[in-house]
Amino acid sequence: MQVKSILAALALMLAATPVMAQTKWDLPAGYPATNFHSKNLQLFADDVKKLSNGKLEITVHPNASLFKVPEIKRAVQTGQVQAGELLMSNVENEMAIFGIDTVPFLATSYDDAMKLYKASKPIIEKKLQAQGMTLLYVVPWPAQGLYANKELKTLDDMKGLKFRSYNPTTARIAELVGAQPVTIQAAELAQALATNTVNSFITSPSTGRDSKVWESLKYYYDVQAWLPKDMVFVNNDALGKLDAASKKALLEAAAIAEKRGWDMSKAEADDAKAALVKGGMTVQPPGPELAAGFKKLGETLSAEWLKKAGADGEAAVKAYKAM
Ligand code: PCA
Repeated sequence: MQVKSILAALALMLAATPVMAQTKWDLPAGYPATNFHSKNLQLFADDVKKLSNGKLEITVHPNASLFKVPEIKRAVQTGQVQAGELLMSNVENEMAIFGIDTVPFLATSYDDAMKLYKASKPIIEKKLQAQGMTLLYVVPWPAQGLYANKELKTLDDMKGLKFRSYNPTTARIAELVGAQPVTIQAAELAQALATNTVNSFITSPSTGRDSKVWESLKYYYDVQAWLPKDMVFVNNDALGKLDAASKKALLEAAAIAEKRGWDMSKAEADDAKAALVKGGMTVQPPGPELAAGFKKLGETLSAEWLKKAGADGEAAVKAYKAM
């Protein structure tokens, strides 16, 4: 064979065999690239690439750069993106069971948060499947505390505060204590603090640190109200298009990310609290009156949630309590 025809044959072969068909996915996420959830997501994407021998490549878009947190579920559901990360309780109004982890004081330690996750996971997976999506992995935020620009001794002291909410429960708390609810995404929190749009909120020490909260607020009360979780999930059409090896790689990487994420969250809880102290904040447990006020608030919110969540909620709480 002549050199020319060998080359021609080679070119044909190369054109006919997709040597390594590569699939590229986008994954929008809501929190800064330096946040532990985002770091874990990037490690997850790295693992997927490695385990699939480069066949599946996921680009993580942190800090709400592609979609805002409340838009992420819809973006995945409608196939605008293949996968996403979302604070589960963000969609509580649509599916009450997704708010089980922000029922105050139901699960306030990592062990209990894991039990609550296990107890509610089958229902959550079923709800996602019914909408054409598959759950990949779930990681909690550290326990939530109360930030304010002034000393708070009782719930009454919260009246009139400009209270930032990130989900239905936090908005409802603002309402119940007579504060002014303002919905602000984590990505915009630093800006909202700088412009005095908000002067109080409930979130983790992590998000406080991400927003350099000490530049505006001085008080942190370690209420440990709940551990909300982020979920990473995928559109079933995109999942169905993967070859078996890539799908296996994805699920393997997800299992690794879930385990790593819970460990990162535990380490983060103390680390971020120390950062608040270093920033000059007063970090303390709530005083007895404030704690009692929150307990009562928690009872009201639990009753309201149970009513909303119906049989699914009742079954999950029952399973959790039996663990
Ligand atoms: N940080 C996120 C959700 C819960 C948390 O700890 C936020 O404040 O938006």
